[in-house]
Amino acid sequence: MTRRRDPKVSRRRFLSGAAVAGAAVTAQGTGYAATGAESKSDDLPRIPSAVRPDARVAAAEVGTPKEMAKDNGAAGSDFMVDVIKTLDIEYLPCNPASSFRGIHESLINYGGNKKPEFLTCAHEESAVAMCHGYFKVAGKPLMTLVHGTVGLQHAAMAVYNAWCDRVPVIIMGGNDLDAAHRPPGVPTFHSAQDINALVRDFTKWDDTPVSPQHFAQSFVRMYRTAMTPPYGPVMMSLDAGLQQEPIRENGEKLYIPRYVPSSPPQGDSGAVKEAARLLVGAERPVIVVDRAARTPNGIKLLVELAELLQAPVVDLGGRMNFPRTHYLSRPANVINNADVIIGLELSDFWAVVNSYIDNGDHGIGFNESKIKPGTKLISINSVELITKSNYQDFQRFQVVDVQMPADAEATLPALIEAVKSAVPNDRKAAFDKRGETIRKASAEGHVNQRRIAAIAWDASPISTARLSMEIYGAIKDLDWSLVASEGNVSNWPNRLWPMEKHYHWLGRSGGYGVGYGAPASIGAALANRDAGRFSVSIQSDGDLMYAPGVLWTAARHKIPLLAVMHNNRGYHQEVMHLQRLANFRDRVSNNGNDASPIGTAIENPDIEYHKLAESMGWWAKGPIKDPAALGPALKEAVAVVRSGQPALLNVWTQPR
Ligand SMILES: Cc1ncc(C[n+]2csc(CCOP(=O)(O)OP(=O)(O)O)c2C)c(N)n1
Ligand SMILES: [Mg+2]
Repeated sequence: MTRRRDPKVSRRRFLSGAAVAGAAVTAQGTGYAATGAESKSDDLPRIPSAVRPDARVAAAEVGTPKEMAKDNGAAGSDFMVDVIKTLDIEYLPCNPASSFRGIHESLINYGGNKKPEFLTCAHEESAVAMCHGYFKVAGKPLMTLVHGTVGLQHAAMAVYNAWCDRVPVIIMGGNDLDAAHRPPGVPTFHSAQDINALVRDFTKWDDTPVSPQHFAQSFVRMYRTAMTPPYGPVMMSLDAGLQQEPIRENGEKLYIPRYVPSSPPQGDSGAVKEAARLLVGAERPVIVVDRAARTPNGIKLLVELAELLQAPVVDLGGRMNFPRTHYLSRPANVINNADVIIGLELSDFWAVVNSYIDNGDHGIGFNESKIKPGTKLISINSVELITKSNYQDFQRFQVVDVQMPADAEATLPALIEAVKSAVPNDRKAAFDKRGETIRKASAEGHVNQRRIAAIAWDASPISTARLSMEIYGAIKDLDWSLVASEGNVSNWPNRLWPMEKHYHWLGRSGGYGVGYGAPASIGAALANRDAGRFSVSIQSDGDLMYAPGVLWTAARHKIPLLAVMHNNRGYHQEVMHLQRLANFRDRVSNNGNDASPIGTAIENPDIEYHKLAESMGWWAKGPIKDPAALGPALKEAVAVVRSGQPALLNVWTQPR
């Protein structure tokens, strides 16, 4: 039998230790009695909150400190700041660390904390995801600094999301390479021979400069590499010694290379012509887009191509590619009848033309083609230019008939011209007729969506359709931007909101690494703040709990955002996975007294997200369970956000 430990006994043992310490201090004339404090529970003396310094410490505290060594020359990191300033980077979301104290000190004291401005973050993953969200609104990259090994380990998932989402982020990791001179202990734990290796498989380029001039070249190169489509994150290991050492004149004058943006890779002219020939000759062409509109101009070009062909456009939503209000914007099932499909920057062409059913007959998924045999496939996809081996973001292999490893937006003007010259005059009437049929189907589709959205309108917890439409009702007269919609709200905003502008919808995380939503929405809200727009996010509970400290960053740096929670009290996606598998195995799922299978509920205790947000400087309200209370709460919250403060509504919702 094991003996139960009596907590009182161990407490007494602890206090007897304290008594010894207390006695020792009392002998010197201070201690418990001298503090005037009273013992609350025991007669035993309490451990004093501070012990009197010994003579040596006291002398050190009052004496004149020895002159500290001074740098005798311009710091290497001052020059680094000069380099960074040529690239017009607005912000630096960052969690501080000694491995980059050299450049940190230069940025704030030499660089004046402007371009970039330091934004204090509570987690490196939040910092990178803020850069990620910011870029999708502003079209300009941000940079971050991370602490050698540990900071980069924290940042890694967000770097992976940015990689999969083709977003440039400039990451520098402080690292003390000089094993013979770096301090032992902590700094050595935080250094590695090659920190970049950690993210090499999901960054476009990395380097480790060994001189100030090398830094200047590498920084401009990394910026240019990140900003050449397909975009992607880049990494630099920044030696601590190199930051701190003064610049030594050795006869060579330091210079900063000029940044000249690269032009994006465009599709081969022969392939463009062939694509145009197939599209013009098709009876039922379909355009499928994912990350096609890299810039607002991409949306205009897609409208032009679609209208020329009178072809439906299926927007998979990696970006805001095509106005949802346009009659040619159609759901994915139009693919089934296509005879020619052109895919523009698709992250997964295979899944566009095939369906995959989880738990098929044998417990593994089974596949079915969605398209008719003989359907011609055309692909323009710049990601083909940066395929790496290890991570499988290139997805399943799909055979296509015309394959252009090129940037879709950059290729669209040539494709539009090729289509214009390939359309014979006698085909134009047929195109118009096709357009009319699609226009009718589109109008019917909208009515149908609204009918489905009305189902369970008054349910409590609140339906995701009602959540989405109440939000829209509260912001529709503003210049709004939906900065993130994390978790699954059955895609209602995309089904019903009249999205048209590039900032109306920003796509998702890319790598589906959960924890992206909260920080990316704050990064995007920062870009919208500077552009004078109103930011709103649909914030799921699971996503927020990965690193909620980013809420503080928003309040600290005055980033207005309306975060409306889709609080379904669970990791609902995983609820469904477990339920489906239990069904397949013909077992009753073990719920452990919660509403969903063990390990997937976020309830008991229910998290009071409104209090969490309030504690970090947000205006917040909740939990809102009654659908009738949502509209008035949104009205209040919108007013708060318009005054410049972030606001969160903790709304209890249906699972999806
Ligand atoms: C970093 C990470 N961990 C775990 C997962 C697995 N996962 C996918 S969806 C999901 C649930 C997310 O919960 P929430 O954000 O509340 O969305 P919901 O499914 O409830 O709508 C999880 C845990 C993941 N994708 N990424
Ligand atoms: Mg959830």
